[in-house]
Amino acid sequence: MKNLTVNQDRLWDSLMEMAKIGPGIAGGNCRLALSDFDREGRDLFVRWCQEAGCSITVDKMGNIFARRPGTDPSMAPVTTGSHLDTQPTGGKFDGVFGVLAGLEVIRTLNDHGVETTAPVEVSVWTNEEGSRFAPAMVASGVFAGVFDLDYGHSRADIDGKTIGDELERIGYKGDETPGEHPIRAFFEAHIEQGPILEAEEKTIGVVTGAQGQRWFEATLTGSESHAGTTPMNRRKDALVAASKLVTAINEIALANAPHAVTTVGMMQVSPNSRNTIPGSVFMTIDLRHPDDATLSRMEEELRSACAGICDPVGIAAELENIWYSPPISFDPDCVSAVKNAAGTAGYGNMDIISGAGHDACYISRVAPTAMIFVPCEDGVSHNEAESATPQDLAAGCNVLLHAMLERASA
Ligand code: HGY
Ligand code: MN
Ligand code: MN
Ligand code: MN
Repeated sequence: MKNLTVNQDRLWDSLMEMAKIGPGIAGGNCRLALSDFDREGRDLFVRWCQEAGCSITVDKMGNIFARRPGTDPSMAPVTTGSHLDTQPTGGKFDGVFGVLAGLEVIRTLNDHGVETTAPVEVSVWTNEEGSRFAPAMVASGVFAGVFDLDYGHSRADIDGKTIGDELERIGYKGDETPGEHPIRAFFEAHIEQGPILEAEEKTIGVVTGAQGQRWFEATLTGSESHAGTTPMNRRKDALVAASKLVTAINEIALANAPHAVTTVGMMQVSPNSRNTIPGSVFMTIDLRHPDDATLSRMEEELRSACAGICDPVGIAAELENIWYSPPISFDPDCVSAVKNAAGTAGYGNMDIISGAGHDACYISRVAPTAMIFVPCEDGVSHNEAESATPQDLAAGCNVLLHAMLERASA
């Protein structure tokens, strides 16, 4: 079985086929969670898996499991997978590669009539991106028992549509209770979404863990007033305060270099009129660091910066930590299965910590888990220009195949 390899062209063709669903405006994808495009992508994935002889189950958070039977049906499956939802300016590979690499593993096992002892499964996790509905990874979080089902269903987008309603609307609110689906071992293949593998000229990232993240929502409230008549010393300009806070947030990353990263991704100004002084600003804040204590300290620095900016000028600040995902380490046996598979295949590889969050981070709480990274061009992701080579993607898929085989026959 050592020489078993996946079909590089078939993997690439499936990625390009899926990329036609929810096209962006610059060659990438905009397939937001639980949108009609997400449904279309899910339907295509399900059809392909059924054609490959898999049985399909869907849980109450819309997580999909496509199962290829093993010789011992009593064994829990070895599962892979990722997500099909994308950022608004998403690429063709973030998440999708992990889903379709899993399908390619199943197609390759079928081609060669390989029987595994444990079943093999491919999963699709709902709303991994956290772009349409916050927080990210919410459905794998419900599966792992981090969030309860009501919380998961109640997450709403900016139009007030909830995950529960949208699952119903697109026909993916399944019957299975999230978390009741046993997993023997979980592997997620993903593009690195950063520049390290490319810079180090390595084909495979052996992902040993992921950094922690804290998401915040801030509402700064001053008072609207006339842009022409209000003296500067009588203003409570929420946007001036927010702008100082954005700069302070950037400085928190620089002060905790080299690993800290901070981002303000969303900002809504109200009333958003060119000749009215902004009365309030809503903004999102994303803090990340591999070390939990540093991440907590960064939150303290954020809170004192916010008070220091707003209090003296009478701006009311509400700053809520809406999500905390701690740094995690993956399962040593699964990590070594990845390392062995990469080494045996002769791929240059290195250990790496994920800067991004992934469903694997939550699944690692309920099953032995590891991840496989492949390089992406210039380390660019969450950008329509996201790009990876067919060769690297096939290499990652070969490592996935053999890491899964090691755990499915053990
Ligand atoms: O934000 C992240 O790390 C991931 O894309 N959900
Ligand atoms: Mn992803
Ligand atoms: Mn992403
Ligand atoms: Mn992710």
